[in-house]
Amino acid sequence: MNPKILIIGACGQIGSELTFKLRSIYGDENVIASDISYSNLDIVNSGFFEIVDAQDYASIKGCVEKYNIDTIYLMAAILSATGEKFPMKAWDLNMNSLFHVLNLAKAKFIKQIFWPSSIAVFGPSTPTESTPQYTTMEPTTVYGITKQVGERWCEYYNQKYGVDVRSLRYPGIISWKTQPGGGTTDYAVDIYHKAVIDKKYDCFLTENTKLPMMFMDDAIKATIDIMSADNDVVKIRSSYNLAAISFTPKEVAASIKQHIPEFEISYTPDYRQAIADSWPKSINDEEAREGWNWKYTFSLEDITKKMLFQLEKKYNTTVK
Ligand code: AKB
Repeated sequence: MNPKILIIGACGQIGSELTFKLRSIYGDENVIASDISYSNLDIVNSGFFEIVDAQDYASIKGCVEKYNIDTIYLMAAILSATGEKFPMKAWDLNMNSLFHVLNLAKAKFIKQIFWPSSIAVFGPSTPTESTPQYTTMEPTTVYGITKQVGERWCEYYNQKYGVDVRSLRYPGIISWKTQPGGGTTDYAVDIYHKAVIDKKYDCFLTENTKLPMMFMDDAIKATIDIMSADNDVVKIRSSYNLAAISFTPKEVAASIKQHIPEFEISYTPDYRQAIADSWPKSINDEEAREGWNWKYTFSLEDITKKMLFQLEKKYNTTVK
């Protein structure tokens, strides 16, 4: 039987693509999109859509009851860069929303939860290359703290109350449909937009800042794979390390230059540099690979080709 899914935060970068993909698999009538406002008209007009406030238990529960929801993907969050500007807002949204869905599952209103964690759970004392699943975690951003604490609560609800919650530590996600907002890895999306529009980009990180990244299609596949894996295969109930590629701003600029030779990059690092410097450069995801056969597909070159092709269409311009 198909799950009956509610996506909270469906207007955002990952939520929007997840909505379309889940509808193509389970049918439009089984996937309800929701967000705090009508901020993404492609999503709002694409099928069932509800205004849901992720910080309001009654608002989520009302929607769960209205549609007989059994599965929630909680994609609403304040990311790393915005979190540093509004620490208490990030804490409140990221934690309250998680408790609401965990408590809905504990009370048996829903059966399954997906909740994204992030590489932001790691900090400056974490080994930076091939960061293992189990290691020192001392995040220095509010966002990272909410994700680390959230992971502990997910595991706690699983062990104490049998809640089926599944989670991935997403790296920076690169996509062309909906732009990300408020993250430190956002430069790796902005750079493609600016390359197509202006042929130049001023990067807020230094040229050699290496970070783990992934193409959206891989992130969506990983999310759906872990959610459809057999219960006993999902051994980790905090959150799985998840990896694809790692690159620096200089490397992504070089990859863009292969297609747009006149493209120019400059560097004006800001407060986001300290956030990036506190995160791993590459991730070891062997638990995900061995546990439920995870493997990424898209290389940096594949991503650059796809991004430039799609954004050229979107902005109605020619790259060469
Ligand atoms: C961010 O940059 O804050 C996010 C993340 C890595 O979780 N993209």
